[in-house]
Amino acid sequence: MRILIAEDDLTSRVALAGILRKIDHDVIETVNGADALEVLKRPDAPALAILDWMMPQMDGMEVVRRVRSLPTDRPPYLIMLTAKGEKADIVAGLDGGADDYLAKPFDPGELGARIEVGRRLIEMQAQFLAARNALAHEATHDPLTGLLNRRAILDALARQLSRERRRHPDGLAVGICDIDHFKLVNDTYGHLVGDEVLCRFARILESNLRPYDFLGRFGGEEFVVITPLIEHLNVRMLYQRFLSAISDRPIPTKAGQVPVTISIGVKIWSADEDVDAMLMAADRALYRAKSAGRNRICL
Ligand code: GH3
Ligand code: MG
Ligand code: MG
Ligand code: MG
Ligand code: MG
Repeated sequence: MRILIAEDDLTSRVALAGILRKIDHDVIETVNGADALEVLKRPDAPALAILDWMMPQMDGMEVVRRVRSLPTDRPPYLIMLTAKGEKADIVAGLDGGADDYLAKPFDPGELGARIEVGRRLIEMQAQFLAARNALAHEATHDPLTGLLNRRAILDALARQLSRERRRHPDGLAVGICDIDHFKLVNDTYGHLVGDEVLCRFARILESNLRPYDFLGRFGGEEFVVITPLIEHLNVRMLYQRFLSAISDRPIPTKAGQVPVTISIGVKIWSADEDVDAMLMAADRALYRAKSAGRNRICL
């Protein structure tokens, strides 16, 4: 494990680092609290730190206090190591945010055991975070295409609309892209190839968007695009790019090239439309695009 130590006393630091390296830890040495804090602020900060209490510039407890106020979901495990061995000091250290406390002179075996406790907690925390992140991803993404799911794209639209209301007129448009006669794709090539087309299709739309646009699978073969910060005049151009990207060349699949076209209904935010009004207007435009012969955009 990578361990940060902060110790101003050279002899103690060398001894501590030596013990840790002997039990196979990777040691980052700092000589004062300020340097330790800088290391702990880095994105790749070690998960465990052993901090001397008494140090020049910034003492160990101050480091603990400052680290605890940093916004992170991976707080480091902090062990205070100091000559202050009174009960009141121990209480103050733990109250101040330290996870553990070891009085000097320490026993190397005890130090190793306490690091092991820390390692177990760090591992549990990492497992918990991974599970939480996986659940959050599952709750907001479509498993087939990996795009935002219906709920997430609706959330995104609600957020963008409230932003637009505050900072009008940045320009905001919503487009519904629906694959034309997709039932026929399934009927001709089978459902699995249909799935493959949906995935490829998602990647093509994605590659034609800007980093701050949103793309979600609304359901079936319907996709929703949210484009904030867009000039009215550019809206048609953007969706024209979609249309061409899809219809210019067939989609390659295991079963061969599958030609598809899409119809797009677009609504540009104008006054105070809410999520429902925006989607309803885009859907009406989509219906017009279908009725007018498909493979086209209606605004
Ligand atoms: P239109 O041009 O009017 O949109 O015709 P369409 O056939 O695309 O529209 P329709 O709504 O009649 O049919 C949509 C089809 O999309 C039917 C359904 O089986 C298919 N579909 C929906 N979800 C999936 C999916 O996850 N995978 C596959 N392969 N097909 C899907
Ligand atoms: Mg000291
Ligand atoms: Mg339909
Ligand atoms: Mg369709
Ligand atoms: Mg449809």
